[in-house]
Amino acid sequence: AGLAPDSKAERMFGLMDGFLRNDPLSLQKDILYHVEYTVARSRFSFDDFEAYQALAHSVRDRLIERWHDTQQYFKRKDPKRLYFLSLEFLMGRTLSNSITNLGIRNQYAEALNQLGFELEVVAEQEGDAALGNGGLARLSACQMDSLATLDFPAWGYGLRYQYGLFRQVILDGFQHEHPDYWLNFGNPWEIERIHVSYSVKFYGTVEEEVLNGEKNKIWVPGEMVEAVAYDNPIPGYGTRNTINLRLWAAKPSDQDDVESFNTGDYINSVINRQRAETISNVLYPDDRSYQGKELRLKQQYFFVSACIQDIIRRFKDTNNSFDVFTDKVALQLNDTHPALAIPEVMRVLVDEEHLGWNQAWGIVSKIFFLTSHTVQPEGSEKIPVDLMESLLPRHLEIIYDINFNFMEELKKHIGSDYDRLSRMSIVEEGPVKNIRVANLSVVCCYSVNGVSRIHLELLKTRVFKDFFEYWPEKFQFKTNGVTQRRWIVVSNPSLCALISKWLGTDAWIRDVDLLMGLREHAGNADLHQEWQMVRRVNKIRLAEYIEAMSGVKVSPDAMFDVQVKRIHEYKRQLLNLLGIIHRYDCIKNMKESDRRKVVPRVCIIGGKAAPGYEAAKKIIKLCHAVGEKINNDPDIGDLLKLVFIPDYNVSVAELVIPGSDLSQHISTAGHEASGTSNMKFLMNGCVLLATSDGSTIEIIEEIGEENMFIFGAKVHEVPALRKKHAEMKAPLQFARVVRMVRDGYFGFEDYFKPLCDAIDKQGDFYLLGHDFASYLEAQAAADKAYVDQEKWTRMSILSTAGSGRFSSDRTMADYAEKAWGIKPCKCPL
Ligand code: 7GP
Repeated sequence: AGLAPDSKAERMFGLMDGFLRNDPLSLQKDILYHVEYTVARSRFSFDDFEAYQALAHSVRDRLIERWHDTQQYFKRKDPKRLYFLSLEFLMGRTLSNSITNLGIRNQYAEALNQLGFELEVVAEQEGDAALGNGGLARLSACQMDSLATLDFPAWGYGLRYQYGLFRQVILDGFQHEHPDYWLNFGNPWEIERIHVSYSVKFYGTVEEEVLNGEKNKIWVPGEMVEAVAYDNPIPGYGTRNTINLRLWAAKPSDQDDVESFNTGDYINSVINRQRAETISNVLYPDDRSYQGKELRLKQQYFFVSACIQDIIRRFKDTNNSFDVFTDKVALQLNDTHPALAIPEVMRVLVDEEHLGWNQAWGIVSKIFFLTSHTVQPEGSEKIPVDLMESLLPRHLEIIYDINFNFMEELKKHIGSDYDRLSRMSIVEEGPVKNIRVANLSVVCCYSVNGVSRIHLELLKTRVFKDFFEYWPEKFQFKTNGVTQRRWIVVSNPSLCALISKWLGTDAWIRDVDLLMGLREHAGNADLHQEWQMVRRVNKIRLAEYIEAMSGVKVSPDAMFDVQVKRIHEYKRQLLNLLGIIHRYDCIKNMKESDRRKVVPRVCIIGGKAAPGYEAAKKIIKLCHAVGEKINNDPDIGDLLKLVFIPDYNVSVAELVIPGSDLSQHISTAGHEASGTSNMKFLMNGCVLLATSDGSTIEIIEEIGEENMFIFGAKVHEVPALRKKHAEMKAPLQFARVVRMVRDGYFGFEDYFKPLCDAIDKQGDFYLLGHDFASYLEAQAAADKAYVDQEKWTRMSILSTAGSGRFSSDRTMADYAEKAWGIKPCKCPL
């Protein structure tokens, strides 16, 4: 496959002894080969970590083989390609996922076994690749898996940060951030491409030259940095297709700063050059805003400049006119972070390829697709014009020109409504002039996508109201999805086997709508028994982990009630904590006879707070303070436990999600753009306790409100409730639990005071008080359902059965058809 059938190629193929073999004996030989020659340890003595390294290298060989074939095939077919640009990818671990997708998991397990190792133990040696913050970043990873599996000719592009998302360390209940130097132990999954490298320019001036009688701009940079490619193969499931995730790392440029070397200060010149590497050094750990940071802007431009050079080079390899560019290239912007790609393509086409402005704009306005991932107003990025002018002077001119044309066009349609014109302008006037990155993106992208149906409504009526009224057809939504390969097949193998057994096929792993077939067995007693067994084993595994991490012993008989996600005020971990305090308070005041009716609970919370986000950090501390009190209260015993799982990440999620009974998605309505962990819990048969927000609204339609616990204000009620708040009195039980925190029942009253003030003195923006009563009702309903194990198991099965619509396979097929205009390109086996 992939090789031209000439005699030289055949000889080469023969010399290599054909393709790599995947029988257990060949795999053993390969592993030992890598122990000896790659890891350079003795095959007579190597430990679990060395076994992991050798194993990873043998898998890598197989990935490379398929990667080559796929890329060769794409090149030959030259279809329209999708380039997925994202500054964040939360890939987690690679080993298990790869061997599952390659279909050689069992062979590897057997091979390892014969060498005296256990696959599960060896796989645990791998660290997470955490090059992202939260939902947006994990979504990118799920989507890559789907793009590969559906055979789409797609590439992902990202940054190879040396430091991924910080490690969360908890000391005395407080979050501390430790650097994640994830490359310390090497990274067998990437392929360094020293020959794929581009110069990226910064600073300097814009000059004019006359070319064929026309004026042409040239950007004379003040600094240059090299972008070097690192390729990460992404294998599809049940296909030979293996696509690429290309990550860029910054290296000093040879061409840069030759002069300073001539001044004789050799040591300082070397040190200065080395600074170039800081550009891709560290991931910004805040998922709220990145306002006005020079390094952040440098990262963004570094990223898009490398991507665009690479994409245009590949285009020119097979095409000789830009007339067909829009037939060959689609660029997906994962939120506005990579939006500088827009003026960058304009610059390359006009200044370097010498296309006329109108021709270039005709191309640019057709190739970009934006997905927005937030409804938070502070999420929209602004670049101070001063900063832009010094760092990217030519791009600023181009943005001004785009804006000028847009404003002229707009005036023709809306006349002299200057307020509206100034709201829609890409340039924000004021004491500090800013570029509004969101406006730039909306003006230039062919379509703007929301991540759930309600999110699109909010984009239309709030975030981009003016734009929607002007360009209604530009706005669409494609509800997010997650990959069932990682979230069921890899992380919950026993549930996977059970599903396949009852459906009579494992075809659902590629065709996830088939999960609906479980509905007809939802009342079957045999399935119930097997289902409960699988869930219990996962709970035991989670209980062991909890004890190891926190020292708290929890019983798998209790209901495991989980909220894991980034800590945000709008996600309302505080509502959860206040509910737990209420539960504790109730149990303490109960008669013995009533206590016997209490459903034992283990409340589990996990998530990271952005390092500068004070309120979120206080919530983490409150969780520990409350947990400390409850868990050590002999009066409570197993009736209630509260544990915080530190350093929540993808691999922790793979353990936590399959072991949960109930999972909470309780954002104030209108704040969660979509939510994606709700989908992962659903796939694993966890019952949701949730507000009608983001994608949960669509989940309710799919599996029915009777199979979930839904509570709280609805999206359209929230604005009025906020206005009315002053006249409303919070329910008594709510006032009581807030008082307990305020009065120091859990200690640290000064530290927690701002959390209480936000609720009872500053208007309770997130409506905890309003939603509290219905939250408690939903919790009580969950208790009641849990006691009836038959009812609960049915709800659990129906959750999994209804999760098919929330696969990223569906989302990617949707984008391919309705936005990007790409078609599958399946590499022959
Ligand atoms: C998240 C949204 O908060 C979440 O609702 C959504 O499910 C997810 O993206 C995927 O679409 N947003 C981010 O993670 C983020 O960093 C800033 O947003 C732009």
